[in-house]
Amino acid sequence: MKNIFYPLIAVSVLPACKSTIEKEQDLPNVIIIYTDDVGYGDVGIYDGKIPTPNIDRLAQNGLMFANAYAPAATSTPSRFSLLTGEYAWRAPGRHVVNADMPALIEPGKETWPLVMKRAGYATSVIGKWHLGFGYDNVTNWNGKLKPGPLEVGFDYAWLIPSTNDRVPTVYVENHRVVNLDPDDPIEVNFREKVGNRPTGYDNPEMLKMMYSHGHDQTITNGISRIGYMKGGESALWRDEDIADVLVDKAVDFIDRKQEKPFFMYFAPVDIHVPRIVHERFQGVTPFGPRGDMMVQLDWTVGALVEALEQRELLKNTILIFTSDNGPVLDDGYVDYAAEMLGDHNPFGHFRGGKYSALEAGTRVPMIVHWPGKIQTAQVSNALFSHLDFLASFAAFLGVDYDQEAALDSKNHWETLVGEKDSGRDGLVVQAVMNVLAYVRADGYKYIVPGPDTRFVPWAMEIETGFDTDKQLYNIIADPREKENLAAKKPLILLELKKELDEIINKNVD
Ligand code: NG6
Ligand code: CA
Repeated sequence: MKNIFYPLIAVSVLPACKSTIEKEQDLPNVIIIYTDDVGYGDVGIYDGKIPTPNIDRLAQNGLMFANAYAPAATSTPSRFSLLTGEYAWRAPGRHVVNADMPALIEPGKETWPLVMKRAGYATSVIGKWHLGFGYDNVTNWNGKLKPGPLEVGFDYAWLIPSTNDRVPTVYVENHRVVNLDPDDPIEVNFREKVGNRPTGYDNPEMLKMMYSHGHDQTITNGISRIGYMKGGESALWRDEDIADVLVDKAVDFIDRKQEKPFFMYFAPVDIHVPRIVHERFQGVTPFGPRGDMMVQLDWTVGALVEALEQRELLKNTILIFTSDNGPVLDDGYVDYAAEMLGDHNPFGHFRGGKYSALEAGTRVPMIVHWPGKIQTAQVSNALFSHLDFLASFAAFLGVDYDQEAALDSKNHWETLVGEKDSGRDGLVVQAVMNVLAYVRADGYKYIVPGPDTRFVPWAMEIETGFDTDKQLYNIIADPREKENLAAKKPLILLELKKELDEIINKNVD
């Protein structure tokens, strides 16, 4: 019964129905802006107080989702699932990875960019990667970073290798570190110090921004990071310039690829720590660096829209704006995010946040903009998971895909473009430490019993939502997940548990 993908059949599908060229010219470009740590309530149109007029405009002229979920409450597993259509928790090791970890998506695996390529698209990833490189446990930053994005479906890559708070703080273009001097090779170590660069713990007086937890190792550009780094001086980025550089690279790619429809996975590091924005955005909001970075992100969105408009491409481009996980205030640097919050509420009407099994961990803003095709100012209440882009685009483009590999991706194309107000029946989200929760369209949510983190220092700082007992909530009636219904509604609990078990066991046959 399984629909297995046969590459030979798939490539012959398009030319059979229409000439490839003709067909490709009709196809819309696709850009997904996959932001970092932007909360449900961080966007103006989702009731945020930070001005985000450019993002809001996408929703005013498009479709805004109230019930869209990132697959996980941290970056790596969300990005893995977004690109592969498979829940990250199906195999070990797909948690937040350090920069020197091997490639998590193995070449040959089905991916969203491969689906797009099969339909004739030019594909690119610009921004945060965070999915590892190569086969070895220690990445050689001076050689070819392979396999990486180019081996799993992207034609072009301009990358922040992992996160903006981890070494190496250098850009990667395709297989190579950019501007690397071979006489000053890079060495990275996440266990012990390498090289002579000062560290945050030895030289806090050198810092632009003090660390609050972790983040006290090698200093580059006046900011101490996670990990130690030696060499690569000529390749170091300036955090203040990252937003501008990513926009430039995106526009360059658009200009190079106008003869084909393009797919761009655009992944800003905004608004992840360290929240060091360009000088022109410093202090523009009363909310401190976190607010300023949100304004910088809004500028980025505006700059991309303007670039498309100038090239008369906006009309024929599907723009998706969303986030890899929920919001966090103090994530390791003293930037007064909590102290300067004022009346802005990044968590929306939910509890939890980044890392958490509670709603704010994975319920994210999501906006889809497609002029002329999506009716304007729509709101969708459908349940939607980022896992579903792969199957939805495959269906829309009429190309086959490996349904066994992308087993968790479901075609919800009509939901995605606002032709239908219902979506998934249920979805799984993954909190930190692999704690799973199952959310159903009728509002019931089951959080699997988790580890006892009451006395774990980092967990005491955030609302993980973990409990050693079973938790059942009705997130429609009780979005703040206050009343545990597990004892009151044992049959519903059993039902959800059974459905989740079926999903978990799906790939074990
Ligand atoms: C954590 C870091 C956090 C952030 C996160 C990844 C510490 C104490 N915390 O380990 O600052 O980098 O990893 O964030 O080091 S994510 O959005 O990329 O998942
Ligand atoms: Ca993130």
